[in-house]
Amino acid sequence: AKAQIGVTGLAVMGSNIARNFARHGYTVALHNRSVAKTDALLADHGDEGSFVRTETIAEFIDALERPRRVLIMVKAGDATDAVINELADAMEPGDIIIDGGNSLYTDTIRREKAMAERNLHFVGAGISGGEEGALNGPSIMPGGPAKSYESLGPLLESISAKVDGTPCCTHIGPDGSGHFVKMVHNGIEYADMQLIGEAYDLMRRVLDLPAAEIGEVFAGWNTGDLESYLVEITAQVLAQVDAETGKPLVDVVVDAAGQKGTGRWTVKSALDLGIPVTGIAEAVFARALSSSTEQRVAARGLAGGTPGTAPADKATFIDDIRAALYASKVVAYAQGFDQIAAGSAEYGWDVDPGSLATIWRGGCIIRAQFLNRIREAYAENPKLPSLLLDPYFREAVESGVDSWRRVVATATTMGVPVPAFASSLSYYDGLRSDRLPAALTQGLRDYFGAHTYQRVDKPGTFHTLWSGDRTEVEQ
Ligand code: NBP
Repeated sequence: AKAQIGVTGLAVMGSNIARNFARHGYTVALHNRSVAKTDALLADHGDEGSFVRTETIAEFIDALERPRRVLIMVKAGDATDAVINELADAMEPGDIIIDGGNSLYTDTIRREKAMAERNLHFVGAGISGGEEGALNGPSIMPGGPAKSYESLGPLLESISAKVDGTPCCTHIGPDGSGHFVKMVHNGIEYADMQLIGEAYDLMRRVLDLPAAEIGEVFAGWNTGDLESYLVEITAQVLAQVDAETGKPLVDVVVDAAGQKGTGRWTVKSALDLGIPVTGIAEAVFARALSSSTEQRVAARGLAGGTPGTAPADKATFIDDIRAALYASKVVAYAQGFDQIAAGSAEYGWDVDPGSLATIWRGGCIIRAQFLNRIREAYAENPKLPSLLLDPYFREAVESGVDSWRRVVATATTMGVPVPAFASSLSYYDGLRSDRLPAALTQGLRDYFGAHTYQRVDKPGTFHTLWSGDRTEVEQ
């Protein structure tokens, strides 16, 4: 019998997804550039289901039932292009190529167009959940032609995570939409992790709590509104003790955060779309600052001024931090969903934010209770201007805003950096302000560049000779 699905690229992600398909009863054709990986997979896990071993692309394509469905799980970038072209040459009209790697959405738009010209379906699918998700159920965000989802959707849905019986997989929209939302998902993941880091740092440096105790605080938070995969694993990371030194393992790890690029992509795209994603941007910059080792070493002696005093009541301050974390998290998600709405409008994707929240509830790194609330918010009002205006989130943030201010104020007087907490609060204050200093910015722009301005009291476009003596135009 022919295979229902083929997977090419059998490193960690590809082999785990191939096994996931096989465990769900599908016959899976296997291919990898170097045959060694294919054979290793068959040797270690060949008994988990029905696999077809292939060596060449021709054998691989021949092993598949039609329309052929091939999932590519190779390194994003040039390798993906090379594999797509090789497959396309061997495939026939109506066949489906799925790119499950972390491709940049603009590459996906380009590739989809090229494949459509060859009458092939091209599906850029964001896959989240890391190795574990790939094997046991990821969150899958497939874009591409709606027609391809008819034959592909049932397979992807069956291997995806399920929450309350609902698959964490849905058709997102045309061409690059799946990879775009996966990119923003990763950006939100950056913001989530930065906020968790700031909450930890405050407990460490303001309250002087040991790592293990902070781990217990996170474990406690994981039973409430903040219940999420990242908060859960934070508790576990903080509980680890280094076998060699007996110290908390987190204290032995070098404090320079790495990044593979999807956070940076999210911020670049947000800049192009004109959407303030301050939480995500601060998270990307905070990682960059942490990795600026030379500068940090040189700057270590810079004076911090007279430090403020730590709050006397630790329990109350911990609760303030919890509220600040929650409010800042709402802002980060509100901004991420704004970016998705803007991207969707720019590219004509018609992405449904509610169904996105639904498929992010399980399988992916940002999975959280919270996503249920977002789903409900968009079910209530699909045209919500900002998540912050949904009644539930509005109440959550409004009731935490005093705590949020106390946390940012305390951190500031004590010299503890909280870029994401502080910028999220400033964003919130900016959004709710009656008047912003942008009026002055307009005045300045009109002064030096005759960029004109509008008035609050009548229609029209105005220009003023602000200096009164025309020096601004005659110099
Ligand atoms: P890698 O990103 O490390 O890629 C390794 C695979 O790419 C191997 O199968 C390798 O074949 C193949 N490959 C390369 Br490299 N260049 C090739 C070429 N020119 N032609 C054909 N094959 C080539 O694997 P991964 O970590 O499993 O990730 C796969 C994809 O999934 C990536 O796009 C990644 O960004 C994405 N992703 C990863 C995670 C994660 O947690 N790791 C999560 C979500 C998404 P070889 O064996 O012959 O060298």
